[in-house]
Amino acid sequence: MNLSINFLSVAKMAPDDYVGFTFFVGCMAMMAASVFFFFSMNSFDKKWRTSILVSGLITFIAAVHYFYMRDYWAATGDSPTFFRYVDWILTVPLMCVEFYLILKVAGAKKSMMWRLILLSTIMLVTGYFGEAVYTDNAAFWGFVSGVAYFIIVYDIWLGSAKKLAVEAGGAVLSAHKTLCWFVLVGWAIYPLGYMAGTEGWYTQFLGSFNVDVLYNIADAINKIGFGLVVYSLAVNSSEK
Ligand SMILES: *C/C=C(C)/C=C/C=C(C)/C=C/C1=C(C)CCCC1(C)C
Repeated sequence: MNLSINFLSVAKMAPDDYVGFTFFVGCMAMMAASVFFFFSMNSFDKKWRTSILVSGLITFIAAVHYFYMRDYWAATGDSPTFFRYVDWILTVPLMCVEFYLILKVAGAKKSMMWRLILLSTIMLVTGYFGEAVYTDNAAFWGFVSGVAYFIIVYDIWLGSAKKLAVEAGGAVLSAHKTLCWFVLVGWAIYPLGYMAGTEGWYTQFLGSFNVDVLYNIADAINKIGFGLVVYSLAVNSSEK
């Protein structure tokens, strides 16, 4: 019975609640993006369908988490750190899968995909330790997480993934490059949010801004933007 009551009651939102606003808009944007990716999927060559499906899964998983995070924020006024990290631990490995899928044409091996998945898992688990469990050592855990992040950046910009992208050339190479920029610039917003939300040597250098606003903006850019890069790759290579 509680369930029906929860669905019928809507928490109040103050007009200056920018955090709540970005949770709300984020939820809708992720939902709309999912519908877009799912519905466009079958208009592409078979070899691109899985990539588009994964783009849709990423935004769909996020939409569901945003639905809960929005509610959690409205009800408690706290950061929904737990839901946030559950979302990331599901969606970031899927982004690694996306790198693999678009490089498959150049003979990418599953081992490359698993390496990226493992690194992203280390990045997120250690980040969660610093942000939610061992908060007294946030700077240390943030550093460990950052090392994993930099290895990912290295792998895709200069390592084995880069080599495969060059071999594939054309539309795949340029899509790979764009995705690399997302990881270098778009993903860099997250450590900034982390530093804003935890205590460490960096606290004195950062003004106060809200973690969730940063994370929400970053998620919209990275999840929807990432999917659109894959979408336009599919469009460009299906035309010929
Ligand atoms: C859709 C969600 C995405 C793309 C999330 C990405 C998250 C990160 C790149 C997080 C990185 C972190 C660091 C590099 C250091 C501090 C801890 C984290 C987990 C915030």
